[in-house]
Amino acid sequence: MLDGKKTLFSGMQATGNLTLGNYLGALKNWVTISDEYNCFYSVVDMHSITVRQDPATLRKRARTLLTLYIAAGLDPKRNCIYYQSHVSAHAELAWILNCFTYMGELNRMTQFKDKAAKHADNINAGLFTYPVLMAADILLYQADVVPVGIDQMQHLEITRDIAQRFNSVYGEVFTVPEVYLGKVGAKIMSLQDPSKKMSKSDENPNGSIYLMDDKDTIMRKCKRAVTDSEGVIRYSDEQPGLKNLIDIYRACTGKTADEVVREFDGRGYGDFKAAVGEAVAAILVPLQEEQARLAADKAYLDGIIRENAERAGYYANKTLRKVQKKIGFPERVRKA
Ligand code: ATP
Ligand code: LTN
Repeated sequence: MLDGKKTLFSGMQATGNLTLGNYLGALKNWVTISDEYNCFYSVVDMHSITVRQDPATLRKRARTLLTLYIAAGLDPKRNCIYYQSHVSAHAELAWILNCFTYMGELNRMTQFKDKAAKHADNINAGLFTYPVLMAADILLYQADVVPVGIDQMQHLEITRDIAQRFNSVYGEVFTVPEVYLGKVGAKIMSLQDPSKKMSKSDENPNGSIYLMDDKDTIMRKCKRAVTDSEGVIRYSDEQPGLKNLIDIYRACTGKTADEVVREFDGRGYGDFKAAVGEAVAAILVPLQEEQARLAADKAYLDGIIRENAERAGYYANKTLRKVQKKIGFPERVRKA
């Protein structure tokens, strides 16, 4: 606990172009709760290299993502916004935690199975131990809460197991974190296949609305979204495409599902899809403008990046030193 507030940690990978799913499932919730906690929001670029990345693209996307955190409303003076690769304690703690994690546990991770199937030519050890680096991220800052989408629950569970295992041997070293799931937007599905989550790495660009899509593209993608032939606007599992659009609309407007169903009672899917497009654009267009404004101010951003990496490093190293001492690494000898 810092300054009487609990600590929050979360991160996003700088791979692919961010989608509306990332925004509604993660970023938007981060902003809503950021006042209540001491927050660490990392651009987890070390996780990104578990799949091959073009260096220039990775660098550019990492910076865009960091800028988007700020554009979305996270104040970088009050929230620690930084690149994971700038704080070497992440890698150091991950190594230690690797020695407290079982192969059997990692073998059960569905994200690993999915990514291994998708990148069959590059099933590297980093992809396998991805959850351990994620545990290190969270435990380094003694985070009490971790806001993530539902797809990351399994990684949160393993983080808790690792923390508890470590604590049971060495005493209360780590805070055991709780997951924080946003109520609306926890899982936004693909517009083209509502059984799959909307994902940055989807090959079909029409399944996802990207945060950088212009209004025309947003409207077009919403219009083309897969629905059904029932023709009645209801919020039901039997109409998954429509349900997903209602979820998107709710998340963008703050309305309840009942209110949405009433609003569109007796109207066609075409009308509703256009309204969804408008609601999404009303959120994304101002976000894009703010992102562009910030990106143009290089000196300001560089200052934020430097200061926040230092701040993150301070807290991370405090935990790391404690862990190193507990496990019996020789103490550092200070100059007399
Ligand atoms: P990839 O497809 O490359 O695995 P992703 O789009 O799933 O990426 P992540 O970087 O894994 O994105 O996720 C960043 C954050 O966004 C996480 O907290 C995750 O739970 C959330 N998130 C991702 N996709 C969705 C979605 N469709 N709906 C709600 N939240 C999501
Ligand atoms: N695995 C997460 C990104 C991530 C993360 C974290 C989220 C890496 N480290 C720590 C929360 C806390 C993802 O793919 N969304």
